[in-house]
Amino acid sequence: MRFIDEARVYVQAGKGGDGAIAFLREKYRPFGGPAGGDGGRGGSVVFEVDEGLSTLLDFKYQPRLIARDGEPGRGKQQYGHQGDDLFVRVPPGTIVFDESDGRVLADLVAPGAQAVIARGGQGGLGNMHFVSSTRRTPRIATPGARGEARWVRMELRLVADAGLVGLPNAGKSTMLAALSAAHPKIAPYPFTTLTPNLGRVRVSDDEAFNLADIPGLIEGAHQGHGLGIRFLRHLQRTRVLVYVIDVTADPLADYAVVRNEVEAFDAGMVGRPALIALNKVDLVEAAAAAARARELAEASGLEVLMVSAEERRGLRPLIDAIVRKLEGREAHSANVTTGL
Ligand SMILES: Nc1nc2c(ncn2[C@@H]2O[C@H](COP(=O)(O)OP(=O)(O)OP(=O)(O)O)[C@@H](O)[C@H]2O)c(=O)[nH]1
Ligand SMILES: [Mg+2]
Repeated sequence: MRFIDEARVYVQAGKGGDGAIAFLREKYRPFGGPAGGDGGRGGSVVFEVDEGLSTLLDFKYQPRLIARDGEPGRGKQQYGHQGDDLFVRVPPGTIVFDESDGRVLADLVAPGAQAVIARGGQGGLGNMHFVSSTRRTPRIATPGARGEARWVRMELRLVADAGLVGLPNAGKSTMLAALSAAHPKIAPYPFTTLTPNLGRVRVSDDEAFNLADIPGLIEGAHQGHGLGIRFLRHLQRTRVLVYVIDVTADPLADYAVVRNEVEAFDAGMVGRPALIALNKVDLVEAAAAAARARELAEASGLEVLMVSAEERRGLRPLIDAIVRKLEGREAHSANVTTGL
């Protein structure tokens, strides 16, 4: 399935039904009393989280979402039927913005959560409401109100606890595959990952967290280079960032590039708990790897874990360190864990 994480749709709620003008007709009373009922409320457009969805793809093909109008009131004091609400299923992590002013209309995360995105118009009042001692045969009723209508923009943000960021080819997807049951595409060239992947990392029998892997970032990503930084939004909700750095390249420079891009995208994100997974340590001498890890810990002020995603080494300490950050239990910063 194609992964689509942005969509623009037009939503229109139903108009309320008009109030009716009617009179009870009785044999010797041609105008036997006003009896026009109220119109029914128009249907609303309601977004609802469906856990089974993971993309906004459907909205590419169905960009107009229109709920039904309410029915007009009828004689004999009968109300018109309400227009049915239109329920629209969205994936968990969907944020809905009003396109005209950028206001957040809804932030839908929990399965089953609902939000009214366009409210149906009220039904009009029938003439039975307008009778008074001086006005026995009112010929007035009010029309139904229009339903709300607007263009909305939707953004999907993965609901992950922790996220992997790094340059292309650093081994992020290999790490997600090693830590979870996910099977992201892995290849020995940059820009292998084109859309985010999500996996569930088991910590113990009753503990787990969600981990996201996004396409690699390059210098200038925030100016639109590479795959751009739009995928970083998937890490905006994550509580812990894991910088994946290739030990065989230039760890200090690579970390600086990635951190700068994250900061350019959202300065708040670099203040969050983070750690560094110094990857591919199987490819260099142990002493050289340790020296680079120490340099990196000093320069970044972050905890650095030496790992080999490919050979699945150092993963347990990495999981434990992520869990400590998730739980707000800070390890000493700027230290190095080999755990190999
Ligand atoms: N030797 C070694 N190779 C690794 C390790 N981790 C990843 N690789 C290799 O590095 C290459 C890139 O790995 P990916 O997991 O696709 O890298 P990525 O960071 O997801 O790359 P993008 O999706 O392009 O951003 C693959 O050939 C992996 O097999 C490791 O710990 N040791
Ligand atoms: Mg990848």
